[in-house]
Amino acid sequence: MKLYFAPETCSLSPHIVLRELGLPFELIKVNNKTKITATGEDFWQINPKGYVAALQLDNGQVLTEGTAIVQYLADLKPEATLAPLNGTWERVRLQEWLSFISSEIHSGMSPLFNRDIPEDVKDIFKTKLYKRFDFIEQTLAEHDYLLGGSFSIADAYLFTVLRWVKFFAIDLSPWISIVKYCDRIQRRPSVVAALQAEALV
Ligand SMILES: N[C@@H](CCC(=O)N[C@@H](CS)C(=O)NCC(=O)O)C(=O)O
Repeated sequence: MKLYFAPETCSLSPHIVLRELGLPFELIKVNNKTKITATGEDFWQINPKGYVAALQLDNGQVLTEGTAIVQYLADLKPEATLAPLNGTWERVRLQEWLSFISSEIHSGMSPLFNRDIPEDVKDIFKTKLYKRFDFIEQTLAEHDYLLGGSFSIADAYLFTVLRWVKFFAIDLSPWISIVKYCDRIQRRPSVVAALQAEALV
């Protein structure tokens, strides 16, 4: 398998999951500005959507959309319990979290990256984001991870997008459980290795 990634983007989530699962993979860096990969390929030909993450399977199929990629990966090795089994209520709860992270946090932060949006407008998006942090805080005050006692693919994704707050001078310290959660995840060997591989530490 090949994971097309760009450093400090949402592709860190499937990258962490690949390492958690111990699956063999090749990491291919994409220049998100030029859309040329480190191997000299035109990334548009690999993912016509033009964004990371993209996972190329050994049969040539390319899977996109982070929430689909991490579920595909987790299901390759169900014994690693990174996702509850398909068809269970717990799996639906996981999908609820993945959807929440994607639409409310990941997409919720997108306007903050946009240089054309004035700061006072960005503050409106930040206020909405803080409400979502309040909700996450309630869950993490009761459990170490989003689904309860053990790390799942939803945690890989949430950890990834929470790293972006540093770009917007958002201070997470009012959300004590979220800060502890990020510290806990940051120490996982898979995360340390992924960050090193992406040259982020
Ligand atoms: N819906 C996609 C969004 C992926 C996405 O936002 N990728 C960003 C990095 S986090 C990207 O590569 N943006 C570059 C671009 O759109 O040109 C997913 O959830 O996987």
